[in-house]
Amino acid sequence: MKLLQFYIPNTGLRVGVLKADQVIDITTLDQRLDSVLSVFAQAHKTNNSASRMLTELLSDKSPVGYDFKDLNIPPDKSLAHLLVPIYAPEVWAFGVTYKRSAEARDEDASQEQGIYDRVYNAKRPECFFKATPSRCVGPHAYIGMRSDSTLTAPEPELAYILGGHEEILGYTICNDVSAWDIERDNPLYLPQSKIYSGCCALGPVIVTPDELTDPLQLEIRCRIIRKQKVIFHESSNSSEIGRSFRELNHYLCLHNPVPFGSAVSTGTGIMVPNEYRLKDGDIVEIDIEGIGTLSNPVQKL
Ligand code: DO4
Ligand code: MG
Repeated sequence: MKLLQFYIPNTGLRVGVLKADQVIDITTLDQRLDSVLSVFAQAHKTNNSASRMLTELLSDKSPVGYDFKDLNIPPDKSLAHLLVPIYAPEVWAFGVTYKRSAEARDEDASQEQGIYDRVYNAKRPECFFKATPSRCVGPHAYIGMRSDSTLTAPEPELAYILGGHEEILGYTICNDVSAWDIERDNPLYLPQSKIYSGCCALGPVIVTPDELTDPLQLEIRCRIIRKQKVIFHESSNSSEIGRSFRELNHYLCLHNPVPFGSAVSTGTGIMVPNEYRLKDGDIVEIDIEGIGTLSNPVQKL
């Protein structure tokens, strides 16, 4: 099942289920289901999965539907539009989970040569805090470029939503937008390169595990569009991730109470060459097979 959040003028946030190209409004059927986080929480409370619970809810109803393409537009208060698919209380991210990320980062690091290769091969993965809801944006909303960075790049990543007991509730796309020049200047600056306004885009939907059965076989594509022209495109595959999600969850959750519904991004396998660094007005599109396309314009802060 594909879950999303959308906004309707004068009504506010609705939870939607995407079936083919139709978005079914779940919140009108059950007012308690007023966010995707509350759908997951309600399912968890009743020892159910979100998709089973919603399939039962929809079984004898003729709910209101919207065309997905009508909602898949830039956010505008006067029009119905998609929102970030979950207000994840926290977003965490793993780094250097793909060989490519280690190689490119080591090539460019001015100091501390080899630290990325070391972490790629180490037992303990690199894990960092990425964002809170106020720093996350949904489809077509602006991702940020720090005013003190001259080398900001998208990092197209598969992310999952964490439930209780390290259970995975669903999968989405994460753009781990990063100020690489700040990270390269000194690895101790990592939080400043990673955490700021609009540093994290999520969406467009969350796909539940019963629908996305093989998350480690997904094609991931990224395009940067400048003045209506594709200036960069590349792909990777989640099969290249060098660690299992069980392993990532173990290190993330050890003595660290990650709140229910948090998002966990699994690292990038696409490293954008410096010449295609982001510029104000660019559009970044990320496709992940089985999830969809996440598109965001870039804004210099
Ligand atoms: O160590 C820096 C961050 C790595 C990262 O975000 C990635 O590999 O995706
Ligand atoms: Mg990353």
